[in-house]
Amino acid sequence: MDWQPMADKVGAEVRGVDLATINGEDLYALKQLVYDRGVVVLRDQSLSPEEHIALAERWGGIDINNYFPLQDEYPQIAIVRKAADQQTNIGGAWHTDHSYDQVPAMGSILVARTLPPSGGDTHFAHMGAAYDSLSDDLKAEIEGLQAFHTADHVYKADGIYAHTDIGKDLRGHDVKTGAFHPVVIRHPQTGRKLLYVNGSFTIHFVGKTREESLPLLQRLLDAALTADNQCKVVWRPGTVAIWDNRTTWHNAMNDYHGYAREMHRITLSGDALAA
Ligand SMILES: O=C(O)CCC(=O)C(=O)O
Ligand SMILES: [Fe+2]
Repeated sequence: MDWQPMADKVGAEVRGVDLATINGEDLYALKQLVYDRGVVVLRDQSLSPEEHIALAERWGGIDINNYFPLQDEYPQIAIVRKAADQQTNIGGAWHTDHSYDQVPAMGSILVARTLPPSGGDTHFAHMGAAYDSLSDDLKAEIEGLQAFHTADHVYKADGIYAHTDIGKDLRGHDVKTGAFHPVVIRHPQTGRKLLYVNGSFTIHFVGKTREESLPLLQRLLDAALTADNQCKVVWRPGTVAIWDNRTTWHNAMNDYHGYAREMHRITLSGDALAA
């Protein structure tokens, strides 16, 4: 597969692949690249909704997100939209998707549909490189530790998004989530050690209260972003990005006020996680 790194430790831009037809060995190679580099960008694609769904099914199956609005005709496709007159965006802080599920989604296939004239990039950070960069003391401190994750505080009727101007667009206010995962996981396919906590959904370590957990959690969240484990996806018409939620965090920039941005997301099913 012909690809260029987006940054030294994270991301790959792939050329010469048509996502509408990719299959067999090429699809296998693309998957390995996503698992390893965390995010893969493909340009000049023209995926119809049907082709988007078919690709996700060939990949290994679809999870329906509980919260995002869904396309009427294609409920497998979630809509990540900010209208020109809205202020808040979806995913505008460093996070990984679906860590609040006990079998978290593997990742997403995000297709650009409407883009602002500039801005609206999505940043990614590699959690394998993040783990590698931790001090030996910190690695020893988190060895064997588990954490509790939930999304309830984000999406409930009086949660974080409810207080914003996109609250009315979201669903699932009554959904209850909760999951326990090791703080350091092994990637289910590559076996690489990855730091698996995030600032949006990780609440506390097992055996400790939220208050007791916060100092160590904050140290990990700070350490997870290093000078050299990040890259950014600059969207163009026809750009598709596929990312791995285990390997990376992401953060959608909210720097295009006054313009609409709409992305179509299919969430890919994942695996149970282990240390
Ligand atoms: O809009 C984006 O670029 C990504 C938003 C996000 O966090 C997501 O779709 O999971
Ligand atoms: Fe996200």
